[in-house]
Amino acid sequence: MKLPKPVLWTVITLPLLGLAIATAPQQWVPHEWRATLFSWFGAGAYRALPESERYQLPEAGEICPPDFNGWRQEQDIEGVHIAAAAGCVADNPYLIAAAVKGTNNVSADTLLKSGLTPDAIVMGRDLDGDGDPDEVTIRLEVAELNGGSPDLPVPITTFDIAPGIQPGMWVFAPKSFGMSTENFESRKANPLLRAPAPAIRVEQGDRVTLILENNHYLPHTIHLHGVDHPFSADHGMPHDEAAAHGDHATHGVGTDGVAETSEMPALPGNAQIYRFAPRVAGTFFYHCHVQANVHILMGMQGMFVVEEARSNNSVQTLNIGAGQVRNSSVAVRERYDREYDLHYFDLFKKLSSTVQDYADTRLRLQAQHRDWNITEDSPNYFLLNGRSFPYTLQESLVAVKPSEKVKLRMLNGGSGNVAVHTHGNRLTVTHLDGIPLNQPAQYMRDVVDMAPAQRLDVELNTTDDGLHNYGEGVWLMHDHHEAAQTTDGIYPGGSISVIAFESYLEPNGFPRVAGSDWQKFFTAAYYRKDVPVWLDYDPGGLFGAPAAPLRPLVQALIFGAALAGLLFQLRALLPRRRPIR
Ligand SMILES: [Cu+2]
Repeated sequence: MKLPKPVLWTVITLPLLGLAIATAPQQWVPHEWRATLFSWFGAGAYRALPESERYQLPEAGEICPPDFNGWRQEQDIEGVHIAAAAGCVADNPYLIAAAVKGTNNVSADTLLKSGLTPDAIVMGRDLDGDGDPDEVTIRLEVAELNGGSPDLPVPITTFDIAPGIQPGMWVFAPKSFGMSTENFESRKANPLLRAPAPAIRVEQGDRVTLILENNHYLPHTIHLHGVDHPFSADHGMPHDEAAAHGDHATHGVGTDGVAETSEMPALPGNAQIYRFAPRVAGTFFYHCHVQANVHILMGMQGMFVVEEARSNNSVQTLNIGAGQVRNSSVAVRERYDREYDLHYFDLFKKLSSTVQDYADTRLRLQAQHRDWNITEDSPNYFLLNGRSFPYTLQESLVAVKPSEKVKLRMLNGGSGNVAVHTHGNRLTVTHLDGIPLNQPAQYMRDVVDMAPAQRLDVELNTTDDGLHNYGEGVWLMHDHHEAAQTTDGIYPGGSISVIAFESYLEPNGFPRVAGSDWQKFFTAAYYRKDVPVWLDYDPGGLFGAPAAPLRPLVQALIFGAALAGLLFQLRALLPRRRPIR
């Protein structure tokens, strides 16, 4: 017996459709149908949860890169004493020597090893005969980090703020020679080109000439925030001095760095000269003041320190990448055992990516100024001295010994407040915005708050008396805004660092941490959010991610078959087209 085709298809399709409905996951079924369906087919039986997915973490980067060049060691170069580096990644000591003596006063060998040009830091006369030069000329350029290139599909002159995290940035950089990358094979920036812009140090009363040689493709300026400087090049500097420089062209030109009120900025290929003689010592700030909402937050900012005048006080003109000051001024050494520059700032992912998304400058400008809207955005990356956790612990940890006095110069260059909280230690604020507080006005806190652009000079006294300090350890030091403890929302990240007692430092300079596995923090996968955050807490996978179940696929196949059957049946019901003869 042969069944008619529609009947045959109904016999095949209907049970298939029934099976599809009966086995559909409960969440697929509208709530009001569920009771009816359960009464027909019964409620779904308990189904075991899927296994946790197995992850194999990619190989981690080095927690502490080896110090092949011996840069970490305490050393003397050309008579300049350079303290041992606290962290495992150290600044170039030859650069420190050149920054103290001037690029015009060091040997060709030291200059070569520093990477600076001969005119990067030029020291002049000792005008008051106190044993240190009182004229200094500093030349800065502008570098783009992690920018896009028409020649490569990936950013070049890369500077990782955290493993695999490369936001576009602009920074002031010392005038240097050679390639912007480490070598021909590498895309990595040479160590002179990094965030933040170098901390600049001069001595109180110095005749400073700061020259911005704009090698970048946009206009820029330098605004000397809090630093005693004249409004126009006509003021503040004795006229014979200006004449001695043979530069009358700067007369009448503003030097406040503001494109709208004092001077036209330095256009690409041009230079802007800032001459000043700061009368007041303190911790200040410098930044570009062109389209400040964009240029400051692209990273064009650095710390500016005016050291108190003393005899034989050759200061470390540049502290690259901020961090530990390995050659402190005389006045700081009088009162403190160590000194650290701590520069906090933040970056917006959307703004930073504009230099990667477009090659055409005009499209970058449109994206930065007219498409991106700061009032509708919040920052994604939080940096301490240009890096985020875990790299902050390689470079910007505060290493201490018991019963020391340590000077921390803190700057908030970011878009929001920074609330630095110290575990195990209380900080005493000694200066606000560079101005000393008298003894009764100094205050002790475990959270110190800084408004944008504000500076705090802080004394960290490591005397274990239960008030200043609770004893030795690896004590966290972090912005207590929770967002700032993340890197684009993944914890731990942001500007987290530590106060590490030397008894808790490994010989390579990394803190001896206890607790969870640190390898994962040194993988790009962790910061790409590819792995569960507690991957290592439980080998059984209790906190892992559920493995993708096979069920949806099987379900889709059953549904697909049922649907195909239905369609086929519908087609059979349509009137047949007869071939035309
Ligand atoms: Cu600028």
